[in-house]
Amino acid sequence: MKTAMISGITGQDGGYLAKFLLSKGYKVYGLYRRGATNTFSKLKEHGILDKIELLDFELLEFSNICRLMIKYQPDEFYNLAAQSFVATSWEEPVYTIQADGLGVVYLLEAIRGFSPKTKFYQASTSEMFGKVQEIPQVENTPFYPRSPYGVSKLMAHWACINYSESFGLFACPGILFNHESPMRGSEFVTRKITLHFADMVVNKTEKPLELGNINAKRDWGFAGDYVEMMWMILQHHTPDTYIVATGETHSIREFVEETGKYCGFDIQWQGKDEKEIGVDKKTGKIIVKVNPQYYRPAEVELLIGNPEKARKILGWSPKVGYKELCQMMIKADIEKAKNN
Ligand code: NAP
Ligand code: G4F
Repeated sequence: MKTAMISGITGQDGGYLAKFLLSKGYKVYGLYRRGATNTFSKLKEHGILDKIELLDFELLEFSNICRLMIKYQPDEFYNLAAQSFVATSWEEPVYTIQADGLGVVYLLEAIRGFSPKTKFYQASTSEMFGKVQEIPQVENTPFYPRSPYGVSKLMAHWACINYSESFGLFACPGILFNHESPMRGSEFVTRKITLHFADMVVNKTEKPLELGNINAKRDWGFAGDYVEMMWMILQHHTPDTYIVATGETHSIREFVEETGKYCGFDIQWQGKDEKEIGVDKKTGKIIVKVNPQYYRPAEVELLIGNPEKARKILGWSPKVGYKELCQMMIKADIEKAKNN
């Protein structure tokens, strides 16, 4: 039986990846950090909590990481743990750079020292392209990160490539573009929108949804498709870097319109910039309001990846399209709101 360790097991991708690896017959070790209120709610929702062996893990505790590698020597390690919210990275830049950058060097050092046969996947990010230098972005598009998060992930990305070239480790960064699901954290914009709209539909909440820059564009895919690609990257005969994306981009404004439509809203935009509002044509009610509080110190305006290399070499392509994703998320949140 192959063994896999997944750090960040309590997050969105951790649950999807664990479920996928269990279906492939893996023994899965789920690494989590102790908290006062651990609920493992996503693992419970996936119905897999009792099928995973949970182990204590902290990205910044090198001794803990070394002990894990010495004791378990997993066949594969998927590093999904990170301070992953871009906005928070300006509030906590030192911590973000330590955890998301240095933490990955700790992992690579422990693998190099105690378990050099372990194959390592690093969750790299399209945030590294930031102020994009090329459209669409491919594997060798120059990087230009725009946040402490992007900077820290770029350090981790190059550390992976360097440990692979220097010490022969099988360490692969997969550059993930935004991917969403009904398990997405509530602070990320897609889930913030679907949770709020579901509340409006089910509980008749009248408070408008407040958003920042609604003109930013993202290449949004489905998390379930992207975790499969993480696994495929580690099954290839040589370590390499891949873009994981859909090749389509949509603005936050479009995501609001598409999910709003599902809720029966016909949103018409009025005003400009900070004064912009989205009004439901049928009822005249304000559904969305721009609030500059959610603007970022430096914005990533446009992301769109070209997944051609993944398709050609690994045979991967995303199964869930943009509209299907919008529907999946809003439908799931309406159901959850009803059941609460
Ligand atoms: P997520 O839902 O925010 O999950 C992050 C996970 O990391 C959580 O399990 C969290 O544990 C854990 N974690 C955070 N800091 C830690 C620390 N110091 N030590 C140990 N564990 C820690 O993120 P996700 O959406 O699943 O994303 C998975 C990975 O892909 C992340 O590395 C993210 O940066 C990267 N990525 C994501 C996307 C995307 O669109 N989702 C795109 C590109 C790259 P707690 O539950 O205890 O907080
Ligand atoms: O949903 P977001 O917070 O995701 P962001 O910043 O793109 O980061 C996500 O994707 C990255 C991959 O590119 C990951 F590496 C990262 O870990 C994370 O998963 O914001 C998306 C866009 C931004 O342009 C933001 O300014 O939405 C804009 N936005 C507008 N109003 C908002 C809001 N974002 C949030 N979170 N909340 C708002 O109210």
